[in-house]
Amino acid sequence: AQDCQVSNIQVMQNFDRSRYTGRWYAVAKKDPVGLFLLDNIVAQFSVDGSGKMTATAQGRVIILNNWEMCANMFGTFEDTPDPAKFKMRYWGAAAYLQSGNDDHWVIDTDYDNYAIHYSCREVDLDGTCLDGYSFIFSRHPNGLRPEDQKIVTDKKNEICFLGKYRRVSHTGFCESS
Ligand code: FEN
Repeated sequence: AQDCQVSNIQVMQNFDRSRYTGRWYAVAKKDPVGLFLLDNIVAQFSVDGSGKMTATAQGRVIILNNWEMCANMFGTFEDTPDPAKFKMRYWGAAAYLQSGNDDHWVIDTDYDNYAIHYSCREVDLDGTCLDGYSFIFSRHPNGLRPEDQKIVTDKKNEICFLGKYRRVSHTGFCESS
């Protein structure tokens, strides 16, 4: 399962969105091309009364003139036939933040400790991902448990992003808002 075809990427089986709710700390990320969140990234997932999933995310950004800001982002999720694959419409609380519509796939999670997210924005002519991003989420701000690290490394490899991640530091920058 490693031909790097986006269409062959395996996602979480029987994904349960209600168990996915709550706070997740990004501990590593693979960036897309263009503007993104730098660090101190925390996501909060919710499911409303009708079962619709929504989320917020915060993260540090540096805007023009080297201003450090905490970006507050919002996302709404559209279901697809695969319960672990969503379309996410996202936007920022501030007008200078980019908005968009991305795939949002849950590759794997144990719900209580780790989750691996994947989004390919542009599929190349050969079927591989030309521009995408991914988050490794943890329920613990200090990182992954040792017993989850091999699982996560194996999944990074399966989605063909192994070696492309950077650690996401948590310094408390966005905690005052
Ligand atoms: C995700 C899960 C929880 C909900 C959401 C998520 C995705 C967030 C995204 C953020 C994009 C940020 C951008 C920032 C930006 C998956 C965590 C919503 C996709 C695009 C700048 C930087 C500098 C500047 C202007 C804007 O626009 N940053 O001058």
